[in-house]
Amino acid sequence: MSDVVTLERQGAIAVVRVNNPPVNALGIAVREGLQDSFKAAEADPQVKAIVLVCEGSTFIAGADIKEFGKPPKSPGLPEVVSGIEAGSKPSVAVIHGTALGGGLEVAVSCHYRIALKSAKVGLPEVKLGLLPGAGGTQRLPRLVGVEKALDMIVSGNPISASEALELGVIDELVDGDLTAAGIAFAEKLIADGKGARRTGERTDKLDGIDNAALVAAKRAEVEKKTPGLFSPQRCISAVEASFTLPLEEGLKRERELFGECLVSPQRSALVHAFFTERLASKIDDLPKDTPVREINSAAVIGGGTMGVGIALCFANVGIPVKILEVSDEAMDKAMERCRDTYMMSVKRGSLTEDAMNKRLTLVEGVTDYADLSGVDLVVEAVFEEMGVKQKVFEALDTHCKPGAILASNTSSLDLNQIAEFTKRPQDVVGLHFFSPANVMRLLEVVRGEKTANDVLATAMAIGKKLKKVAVPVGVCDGFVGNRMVFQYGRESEFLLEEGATPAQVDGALRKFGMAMGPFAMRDLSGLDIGLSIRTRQRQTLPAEFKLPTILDKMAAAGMLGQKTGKGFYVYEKGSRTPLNNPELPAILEAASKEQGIERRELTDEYILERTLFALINEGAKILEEGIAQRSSDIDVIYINGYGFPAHQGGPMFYADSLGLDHVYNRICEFHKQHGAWWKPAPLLEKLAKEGRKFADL
Ligand code: 3H9
Repeated sequence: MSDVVTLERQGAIAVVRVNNPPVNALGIAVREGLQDSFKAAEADPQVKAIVLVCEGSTFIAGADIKEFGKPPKSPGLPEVVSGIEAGSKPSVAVIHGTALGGGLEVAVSCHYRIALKSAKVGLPEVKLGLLPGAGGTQRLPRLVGVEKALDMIVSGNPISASEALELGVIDELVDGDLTAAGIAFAEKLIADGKGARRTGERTDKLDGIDNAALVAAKRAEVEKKTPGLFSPQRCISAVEASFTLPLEEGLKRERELFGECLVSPQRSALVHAFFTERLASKIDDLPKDTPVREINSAAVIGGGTMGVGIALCFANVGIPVKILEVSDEAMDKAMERCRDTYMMSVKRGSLTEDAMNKRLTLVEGVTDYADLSGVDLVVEAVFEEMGVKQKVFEALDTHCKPGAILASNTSSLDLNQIAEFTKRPQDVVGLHFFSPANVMRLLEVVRGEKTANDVLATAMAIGKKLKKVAVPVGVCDGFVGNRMVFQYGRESEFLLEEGATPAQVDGALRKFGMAMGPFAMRDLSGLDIGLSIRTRQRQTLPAEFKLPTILDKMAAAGMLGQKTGKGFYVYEKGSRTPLNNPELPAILEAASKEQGIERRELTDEYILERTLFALINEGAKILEEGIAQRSSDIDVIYINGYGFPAHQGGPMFYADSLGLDHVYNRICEFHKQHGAWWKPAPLLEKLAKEGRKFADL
């Protein structure tokens, strides 16, 4: 039929085969091929049933996301799936890998579905700022009922084939050869005299249930959880149409709502986030055929919270890991910490006790560097001080086997200097995990001056294996993420001196979509970290770079954040809920007075500009220095490590969407008003004046 969709007949069964690597996405050629193949099979009198099967690692994983925003090409997917469903001969989708989005919509327009046990099915469109636009919101509720359909469509999370079987999305689980399984199922249908069974004609799962109440409850839940998101509420409206309108009108309503999502800025931001996360793993100047070292065992130096979190990342994916501590006592504590961390997951129900015990057998506590002589990769996670790192790396150099990768989890120290503590700087790389390391997805892979290509490639590969989003960065103070967040944190504090309250700043940023405001975040991580950086900076920075003094005043009053029960907010014993700190206003007023600032009302918009434009300006400097490869890598870091809202696309995408001339002009004004910190990045100035974007670089 075409290069990507073929049709062959095996006896009375027509086999339609999709082969469009890497994920069989429904680009125009696949849509045409499917439509032509199903029409031809329908017209062939020899054909009694049709089997749809895919080549490669997965069934159709959805519409071709690259086509969004481009002029639509006919036939559209809704037309294709309606044609499949309308067919008079029974059709069977054979699912392996993931049937996602448009892929599941194609499958549910077939009359029957069988799947491998390992398969997953879902409608993840909401994660791209969309809703299922080819009948998914009308057909899934008819298959599984409104409640489950709402859960799946609004969360976007896939379900396993076994659950799909229970729910009636799948008719049978199969194994072995996909085509053979499909043909066998189809032949049985023919033998049993079973014909077309159209999902769109069903109403049994919709009848006799208070669907309106389910919709109202979901609306309220979404309003509370994700108030700023555009597509979830539209997903709900589309599902609502499945029981308030006949199929054809419901499908029309779905198209309208899909169209609204398609043109929303959130959709383009989320699609940007999807593609750039994958792009970040590609290193432009690293030859494609760079070999990767085998990593079958690992070790972590330091069994504190960070070290344990890192060790568990390895154990989670089946890699045996040793934790080295200074004494038996410290080692026992580290092992206890491993168990405690896993126990939290067991209590939450996300890990079985059995799985926990299996993983714990992979973790071994040791106290002697000689025990690390056989490991393939070591990650140092000790105290952030160069002298301490020096001792560790000298010991690693002595004891580790040739070819072992020696990684540092430093968050700000000079990796090149650390590498020189060894006689093999080419084997040294930074693996900057984010706390809690076993939870946070981001991994900055720090490329030192002498890091060998295969070490870098291996570090990126191990990041993927650990299920992290690995992003390569260069060496500088704080790398990409922390270097930028410093600007953001400092400006937030200046805003307090100028008249804002922590709740106001946090509130404005949360409304923008940040997972957490800067002050709640500070309280969580403890004010002492910021304070020690400030102290260091006071000694090294030129006088024109003023620093806020609020942290010092708070520390003097014993307010160090959640750990002291008091920081920018106060916390009741055992609670993490931030409450107003009644002692703070006096501290803020004293700080304003000291700086000769008259406190004033600040708008949310101004708060966003002062904090987010500080991130953007530093991001531009980072790009210019080549510390990040591309602006989108910075976005990936911010979305995955700093709670930046994916629907805003990341700080650099956000800047592009505002227009760099606007951002640049505001930064120039801040420079005049607030001095040296705000010197515009030359790259930003250049792009703004040329009318270009970061994305154009
Ligand atoms: C939709 O269906 C709308 C409809 O309801 C209505 C239409 C009217 N398109 O993730 P990986 C690329 S919306 C184009 O690394 P994995 C990806 O960029 C869609 N390209 O592999 C990468 O390219 P590269 C709903 C796509 O094994 C390569 O494939 N569906 C698409 O870790 C490998 O990807 C989704 O949202 C696509 N749809 O994971 C599913 N998908 O090699 C989105 C992937 O050049 N996809 N690519 O970097 C996924 O969740 C994962 O890719 C998947 C495989 C689980 C399938």
